[in-house]
Amino acid sequence: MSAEIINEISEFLQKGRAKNVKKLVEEALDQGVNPKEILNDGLLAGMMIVGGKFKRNEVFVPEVLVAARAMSAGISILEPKLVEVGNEPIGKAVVGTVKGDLHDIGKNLVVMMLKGAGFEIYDLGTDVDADTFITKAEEVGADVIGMSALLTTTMPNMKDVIDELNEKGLREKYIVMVGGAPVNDTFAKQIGADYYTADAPSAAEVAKEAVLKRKSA
Ligand code: B1M
Repeated sequence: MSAEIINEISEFLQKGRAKNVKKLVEEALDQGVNPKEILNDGLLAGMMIVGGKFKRNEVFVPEVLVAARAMSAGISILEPKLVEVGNEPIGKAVVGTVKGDLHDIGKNLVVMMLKGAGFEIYDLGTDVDADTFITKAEEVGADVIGMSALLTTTMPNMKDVIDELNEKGLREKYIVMVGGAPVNDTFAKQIGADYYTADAPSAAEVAKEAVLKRKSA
C-alpha cells in the first residue's frame, strides 16, 4: 500500500502536477507512511528521474521547473512532520545558494533539517554573493555559514566567500559548511571549508555537533 502511493507521488512529481503531489503526500501521511520514506522514495526519487531525463535531453527546463514546483509543494506538506524544533536554539545559521546559482531545492532541505536540529535560520535564498553571506552572518552573530551549489560553474563562488572571510580576518569566527551535487570532500578541503556533507540530514547533524563542540571548548 505505502509502495503504491509513494510510486504515485513520484509519477505525479515527474509530470509536474503539484496539486496531485500535495494531495497524495497528505493522503500518505494520513495512512501513516513515514515522512522520510515519502521524501526519499517519492519526492527525491521522482526528481532524480527528471534529472536523468534532463541530462539526456529527453525533457527541458520548463518540465524540470514544474517538477521542481511539485517537489516544493510536497515538501511544504512534509515540513512540519520532519521538523520538530526545540525551544532554545542551539545556534544560528546563515544559509544560501551561491552567486549565479538558482537551484534551491537541496538548500531548502538543508534549511529544513537545520531548523529541525534546533538552529535559528537566516535563509538568504539563491544567487547570494560573498558580501551578502558575510554581512548577514556578522549582523545576526551566526555560528554557521552554509553554502549550496549545483553547478560546476558556481562551485568556485564558494571559495570567494571563504577568501573574503579570510581577507576580513573573520574566517575563524564561523563554521563554514558546503554541499550540493557537484561538491565533494576534496573540493571542500581545497577551498578551506570546514565541512562537506552529502545530504541535508548529515548537514544538520554535523552542524549541531560542530556548534556544540565549539561552545563547550
Ligand atoms: Co538545473 N542543472 N540547471 N535546474 N537541475 C542540474 C544541477 C544538472 C546536473 C542537470 C543535468 O545536466 N543533469 C545541470 C548542472 C550541470 C553541471 O554543472 N555539471 C543543470 C543545469 C545545466 C542547469 C541550467 C544551466 C540549465 C539551462 O538553463 N540550460 C540552469 C542553471 C540556472 C542557474 O542556476 N543559473 C538550470 C536550471 C534548473 C531549473 C531552474 C529548471 C531547476 C531548479 C529549480 C529549483 O531549484 N527551484 C533545475 C533542476 C531542478 C535541476 C535538477 C534536475 C535537480 C536538482 C535538484 O533539485 N535535485 C539537476 C539534476 C540533478 O541534480 N540530478 C539539475 C534534488 C535536490 C534535493 O538535490 O540540490 O543536490 P541537491 O541537494 C542534495 C545534496 O546535494 C545536499 O542535500 C540535498 C539532499 O539531501 N545538499 C547539501 C545541497 N546543498 C547542500 C548544502 C550543504 C549540505 C548538503 O551544506 C551547506
